[in-house]
Amino acid sequence: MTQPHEVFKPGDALLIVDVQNDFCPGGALPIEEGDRVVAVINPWIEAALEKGVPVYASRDWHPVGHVSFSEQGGDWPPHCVQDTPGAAFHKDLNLPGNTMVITKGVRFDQDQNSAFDQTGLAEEFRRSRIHRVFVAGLALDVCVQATVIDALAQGFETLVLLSATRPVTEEGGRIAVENMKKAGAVIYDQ
Ligand code: VGL
Ligand code: ZN
Repeated sequence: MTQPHEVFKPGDALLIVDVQNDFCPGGALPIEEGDRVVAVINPWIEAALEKGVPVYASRDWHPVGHVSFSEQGGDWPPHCVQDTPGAAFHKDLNLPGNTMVITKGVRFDQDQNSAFDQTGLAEEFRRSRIHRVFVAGLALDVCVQATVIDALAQGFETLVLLSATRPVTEEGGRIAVENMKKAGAVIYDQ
């Protein structure tokens, strides 16, 4: 097995998608084994720190009564409401102090599944001379997929750390992997 620190090189970034309490068992929108991604991601964070690779972490950060909530006709139970414990990053995720946090899902009129959707992240990557991004987190078939598809569309070489993700549904996960491959992602399966 290739070790994370052997993989990273200058121009890389690590992008951790929505590893928040509400997406873990016991949360408001629990993903089966969602918490298991933490132990897989931590060594990648450590390697990123060692290699000077920047770490980005997105968070779903919804206002009360967000359009994506079922009470408003949306697809999801209320989750990741701003400043609630459910919206906090998993406590065992070893995010460095200089992690760049991407806040999304704050719009009143629409959802933002992708960490690139109206956040300025593509511009930030270009400014920071990042051309290759490793993506991990939750959920594989929702926000990870949307983020990966956008990263590719923006011209970034994109690798998915598959064992550091979990899907909402197994079938959705399989379809997401196919979609991401078709779009040009490298599925990095340790
Ligand atoms: C997500 C459902 C609703 C995700 C966010 O982060 O994958 N899924 N909001
Ligand atoms: Zn959401």
